[in-house]
Amino acid sequence: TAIPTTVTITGAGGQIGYAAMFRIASGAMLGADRPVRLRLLEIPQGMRGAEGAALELADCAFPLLAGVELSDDPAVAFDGANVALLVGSRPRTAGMERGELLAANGAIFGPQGRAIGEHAAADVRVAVVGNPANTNALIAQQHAPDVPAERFTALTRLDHNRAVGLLAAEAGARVEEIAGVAIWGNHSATQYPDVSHATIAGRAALEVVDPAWARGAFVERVAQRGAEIIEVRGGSSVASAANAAIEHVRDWVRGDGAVTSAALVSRGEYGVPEGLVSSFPVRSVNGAWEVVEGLGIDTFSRGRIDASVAELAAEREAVRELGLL
Ligand code: NAX
Repeated sequence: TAIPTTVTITGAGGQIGYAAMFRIASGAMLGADRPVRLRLLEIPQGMRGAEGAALELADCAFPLLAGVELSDDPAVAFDGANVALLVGSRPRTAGMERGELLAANGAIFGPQGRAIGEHAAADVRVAVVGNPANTNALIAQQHAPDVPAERFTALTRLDHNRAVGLLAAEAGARVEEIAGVAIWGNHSATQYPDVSHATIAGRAALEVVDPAWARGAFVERVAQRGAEIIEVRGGSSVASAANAAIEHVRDWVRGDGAVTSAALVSRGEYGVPEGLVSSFPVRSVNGAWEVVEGLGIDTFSRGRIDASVAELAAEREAVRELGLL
């Protein structure tokens, strides 16, 4: 039998962790041929929730699930991790200053990054879900200097999937007919969902839908979709976020070369300053994300990309000033 893949989930006692772990244990992330060992990291207040989820995992008797371990110590939870989903964070709450938000997350993602650098497997792949996801990924990456920078990513797959779903609905097309959608920049309201290079059943998307919609209401709807879900559902996105995290890792590990979106450490592609964790159009080739290069960027797109990247640069500057990098 195959050696189990160790998957560490932080914030495992919370909602997204709960929605993700059963699907991961059933093989939806790594495939039906890959046994999984789950390591659940929580803070003491979240431990009962994680323990309860672990009991339910046992009750599923998943054939692929080789074990479940709980810890509140990052050194233990990341030991031998091949995949790390960093879900637990301190998201912004009403009235919170940016400095407070970044400081609270620096205290989480600095030590977790260091523990990943010291204890994870040599092939570790990290996906940050907890907000502010891009900058949390940057902080973690900077604390793991011996891990190749390209192994630290932040999730923009939920934004990507939202964009694909809304574009398909507008065009009256099937989701599988949509290709080439891209999310640029920060996983925040400044993000730029870009359909300039997208196709719908092989036709240019901008010939199928109204370009004014694609560059107006569509961009705003995708960027505000999280708020829309909160408004309608009375709570933040959970199952769709877990699904996006699973698809991000699935495509990264088993990638088929299809274009999707992920936030990666910039190497200066498309003028994004080096080192920022920015979303790009990407494809996974041989288990590594590659930025899709050579796309034409028109004036509208340039302005939107630059605005979101400027926000990332400002977050990095703030984190530097707080001594968190
Ligand atoms: P919950 O509050 O349900 O769960 C978070 C869990 O993390 C809690 O159980 C908490 O005890 C734990 N936690 C906090 N600090 C920790 C630490 N240092 N180590 C380990 N665990 C820790 O939130 P949930 O709905 O699961 O959302 C989790 C995060 O995902 C939030 O930051 C949220 O903003 C973010 N999201 C990110 C999305 C994305 O696309 N990137 C979309 C959905 C979601 O908003």
